[in-house]
Amino acid sequence: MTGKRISGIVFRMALFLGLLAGICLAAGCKASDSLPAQPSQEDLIVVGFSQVGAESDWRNANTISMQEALSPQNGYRLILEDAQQKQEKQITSIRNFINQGVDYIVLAPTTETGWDTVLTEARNAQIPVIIVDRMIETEDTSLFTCWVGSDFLKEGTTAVQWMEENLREEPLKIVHLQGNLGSSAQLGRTRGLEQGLQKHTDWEVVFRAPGDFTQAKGQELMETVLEEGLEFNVIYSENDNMTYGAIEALQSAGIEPGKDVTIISFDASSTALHMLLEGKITYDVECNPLHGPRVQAIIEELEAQKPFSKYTYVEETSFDRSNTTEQLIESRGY
Ligand code: GZL
Repeated sequence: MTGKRISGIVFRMALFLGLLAGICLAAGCKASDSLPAQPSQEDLIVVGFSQVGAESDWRNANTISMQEALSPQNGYRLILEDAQQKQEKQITSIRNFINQGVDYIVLAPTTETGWDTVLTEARNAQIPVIIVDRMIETEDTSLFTCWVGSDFLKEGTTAVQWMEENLREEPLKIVHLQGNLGSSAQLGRTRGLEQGLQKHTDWEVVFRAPGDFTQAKGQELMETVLEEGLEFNVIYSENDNMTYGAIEALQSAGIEPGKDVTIISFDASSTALHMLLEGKITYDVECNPLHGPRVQAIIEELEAQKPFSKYTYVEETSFDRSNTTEQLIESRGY
């Protein structure tokens, strides 16, 4: 580009910017007025968040909810670390957060046990720990400040109650796809089914295996069931993504999900509820992932030294064809 052309461009840019500044001054605005006031970096509350992973629609919605709530506009700097469903990665993340001197640690635990040592280190560093979603098992509840999440046993018993009321015509032969073994979601949803099995002698689990809450593993397990030629009429799948995989396998085998086999699922994500409207999923128990605003409210209470609850259970519902519409799905936000 020749020098003459550059100077011409520079001149035209200067003219444009001068005009823009004049318009702005005439409108009485200042550059600073047009932008929302941003807290300075040092005023932000720094939150280290150890997230399970990105294994499911639920998890992704949970991450987005946390990012939207704990944003710089709201006065936060969020350090998000994805553990790829491995507890050891979460323990490393928590130690990183301690070394960085964060103001708060938020932990979505992969599993219930094995947290005492690292949470003792956080307590020694005087960093409050908020547990979200699943629960941890510890003798010393002073190792965490508070917990917000779901009642997973209630989710399981809700599903079983629906089965008792709606599946009476024949004995139940159940394929049970479990979540990550040892996670609260798996423990609670499995326990709910176990209570149903103890009550109903004509209910039988013909196949049970962990599908790690992923679509790929759910499909793989369902393919195994089909290859083994097992007889079944109900699938009890502990999250929607495993359900999507199971549906893939059923359809490849010419079996109509929701018609040839009843499908009970958990999470009630929008994709699953659309499948419910199509008749592929029969019943879906909600597990609400929108913990961001809840964690933000807790931190604000702690910052203001206001009283707060040690345990907060999230309100949840369930869906079948009688109460699910497109409008309702659109209104739910995930
Ligand atoms: C439940 C959450 C579970 C979801 C799955 O609170 O921990 O983990 O049910 C997710 O979709 O993977």
